[in-house]
Amino acid sequence: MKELENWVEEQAKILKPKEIVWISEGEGKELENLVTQALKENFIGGKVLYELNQTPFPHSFLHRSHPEDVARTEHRTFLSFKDKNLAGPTNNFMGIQEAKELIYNLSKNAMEGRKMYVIPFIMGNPDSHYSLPCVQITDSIYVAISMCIMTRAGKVALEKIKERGKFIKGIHSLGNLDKDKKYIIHFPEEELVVSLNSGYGGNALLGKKCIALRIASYKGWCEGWLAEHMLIIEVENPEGKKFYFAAAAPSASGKTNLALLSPTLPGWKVRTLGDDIAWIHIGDDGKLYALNPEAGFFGVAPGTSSKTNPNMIKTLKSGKHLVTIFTNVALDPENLIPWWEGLEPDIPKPKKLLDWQGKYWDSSSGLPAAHPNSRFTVSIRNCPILSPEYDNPKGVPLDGIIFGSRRSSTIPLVFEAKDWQTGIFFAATMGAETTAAAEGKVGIVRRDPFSMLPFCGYNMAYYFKHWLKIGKIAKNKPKIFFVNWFRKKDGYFVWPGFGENIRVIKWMIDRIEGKAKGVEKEIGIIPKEEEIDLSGLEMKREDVEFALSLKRDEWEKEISDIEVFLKSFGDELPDEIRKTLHSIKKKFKNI
Ligand code: OXD
Ligand code: MN
Repeated sequence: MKELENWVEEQAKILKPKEIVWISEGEGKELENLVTQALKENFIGGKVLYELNQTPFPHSFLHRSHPEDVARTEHRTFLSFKDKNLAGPTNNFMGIQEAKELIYNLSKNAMEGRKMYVIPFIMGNPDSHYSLPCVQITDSIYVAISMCIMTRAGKVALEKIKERGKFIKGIHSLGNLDKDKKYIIHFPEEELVVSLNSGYGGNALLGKKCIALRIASYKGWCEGWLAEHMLIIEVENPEGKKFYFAAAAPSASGKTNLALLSPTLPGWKVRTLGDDIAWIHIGDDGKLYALNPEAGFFGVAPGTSSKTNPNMIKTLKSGKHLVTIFTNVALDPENLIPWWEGLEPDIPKPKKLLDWQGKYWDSSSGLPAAHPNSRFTVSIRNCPILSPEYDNPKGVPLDGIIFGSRRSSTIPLVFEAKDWQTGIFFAATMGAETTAAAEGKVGIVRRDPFSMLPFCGYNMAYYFKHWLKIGKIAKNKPKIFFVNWFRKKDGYFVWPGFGENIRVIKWMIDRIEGKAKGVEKEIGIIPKEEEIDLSGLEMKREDVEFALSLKRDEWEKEISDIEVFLKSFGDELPDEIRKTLHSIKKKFKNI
């Protein structure tokens, strides 16, 4: 396709790579050759990839990043529009001319001495009317290999680009990894992303956060659909009836665990469709349908074990499809086995351990051996509980949408919004404690609307309006639920979480089927204590009561924080949100 060739040539003239390599298969021999090369190629005092023990972890490799390039850099992530107002109060804005000049200056000769990989890829099933063909160029072989895992790459995408005559563009260069010259700049109107001087997944695998969320959410706003930071699951009850849920949660807050949940209640089955991103469209029947545009998992390693997520451990050990990369985990140097905090009891802590930077780990240092945001990149096809519906070009019809908070107080284990408008209000004002997935202090409560604060590609006030509008158009809408697995009592998590979360989902299904009444409280419908199935679980009734309780003083503070946050949107804030705030405030005053 001429437009693509011209664009690549144009970029090469600026970036000056020593060679241009087109990815045509993204698998098989081509991927093997890329890996062989990465095992030899130098990178910050070592190699790009190291081979791991192929017996427990077939087709698996280790990558160590630059030590200061280990998470998303939100303060260096920008939206560039003609009109500043389109970025809104929660995004960093850069004018188009300023951004283009900056990019040009930083890009000149940035790929000198390196190869430039051209990766055509498609987000979503190629046969889907909703999929989007894209092309990323990069000078990082680690990024090229990772893109082959995370997306459907190569000729399948190229064919679609030719057929549709257009593609979303991504330009990525490691440059010199200078942290002061790190920029991730999005041009939603032009469907272009430029990422310079970082090799970290969320900054550099452009199909993920940059395209499938930021560019796609803007596109969805213009075209009438939604791009969301959500997992998708299929839940089958003991009678064989299937239900579909999409669930949002902040980064590193259990989405991958919920996506691969292994239910503790007999007879229940959960199957995975995606762990991070959902594109939601209104189907011909008016229902909301969700699909996962990605083809792999880029999950947080620490805390993953056969206790917390047995299906993910099986996925990581499968090795059936493509290759698996572990980034910034620790390593048992004798057995070449990856290791991270929380992996016991699967793999007990080895006597000798190299930390995530490849140095001998001193257990008395008080520092973790694996980086808290260390990751695995693995094909979704290795997941033993992948739903066959993953390949459905239409997506799956949603019965419920779940919003998860990460809060040690205030937010109950679960509640259902009374209606769509109230659901949008709570989703828009959710707070979450920050995690290691982004640079900055961990554990601070910040408002993270729809878990999209770092990923919304346009003004969040317009995004709220868009959700409200979708609610007016859609028919048979999914119910909206809120969950918080992280509430603490006397310093301990009160709810056991992980596989036990099926008990909460069961209540949601009971609500969907009209079998559970719940109790109406100020914020919505909360389960009656006996409606949560606790069979086989040793949990004190008083702890369940605590998990479901609303504390007046905590909610007074919550509402005043919400008010401050909503003020930042000024007049752009939808009236429905203002009115819902007013009515909830009134309810709390009346008790
Ligand atoms: C991710 C994130 O990597 O949310 O999925 O940061
Ligand atoms: Mn995410």
